[in-house]
Amino acid sequence: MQKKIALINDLSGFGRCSLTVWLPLLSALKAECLLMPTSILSNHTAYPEFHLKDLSDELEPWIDTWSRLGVQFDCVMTGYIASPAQAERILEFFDTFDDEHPLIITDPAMADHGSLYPGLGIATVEGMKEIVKHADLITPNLTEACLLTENSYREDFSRKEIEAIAHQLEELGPHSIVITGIPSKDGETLCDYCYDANEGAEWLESPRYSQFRHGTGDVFSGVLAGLVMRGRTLAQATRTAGDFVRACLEKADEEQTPQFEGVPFELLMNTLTSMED
Ligand code: PXL
Repeated sequence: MQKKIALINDLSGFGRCSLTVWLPLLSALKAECLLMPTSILSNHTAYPEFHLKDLSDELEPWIDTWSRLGVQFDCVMTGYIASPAQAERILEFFDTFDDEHPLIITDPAMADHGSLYPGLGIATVEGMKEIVKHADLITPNLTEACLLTENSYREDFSRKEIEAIAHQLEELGPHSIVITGIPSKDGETLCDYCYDANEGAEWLESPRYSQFRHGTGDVFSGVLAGLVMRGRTLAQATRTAGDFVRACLEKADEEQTPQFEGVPFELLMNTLTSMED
């Protein structure tokens, strides 16, 4: 049966991130997507300027209407939030679920390379932490994992220290955790640490790609969620989502995609649509 997934994230008009990434990727992976935009932006916030309209006040009637219509989903996925008020509305939405709630996946998109995204403050981090407490599966990068656990960000954590951070994240609530973008000691490779309370833990290592590009975290979490819903284990989904991101980064170089425009995943959609069950 086709799976239904509710996507709660911002809609950025330019720069390939959030809903404009999740919707096509999850549709290609054959999920039916229901959208709840938390903000609309002219473009993502890494550009020198952006116009943002916070839709916090629209979320309550949106949720109430879905509730009256009896809309049901297999999975709910949350991403970037622009304000603590959005976290409150999302928590109210979670409150409408009964005990057999949908799988909750949270990509706590709020920071990278040791810094919060422009316009976000500590109150938003606290709001994100409250969302994370309700999630089954989370996909923080190393900076976000540090913010959520109140560890100071460094690039040179040992594997043992990362495993301890994952344990701190598990204590917040989620039973599946993927910490992405962990530099290896020699800086040559990047690792993802994958922990699942039932399936166990795994370190996945891949060559470090020279140029950083925006929106790759959204590509990763979108593909991962689609594959988890298709029954892949967390480690299988992490490996395939990571391979897809690396293929997109190579394509971006080939196409000379401007750095702020993310990755041209549109050119590789066939690898997703043709994936076997
Ligand atoms: O890709 C994460 C992201 C999501 N949404 C907005 C952003 C960013 C990263 O900069 O600015 C609005």
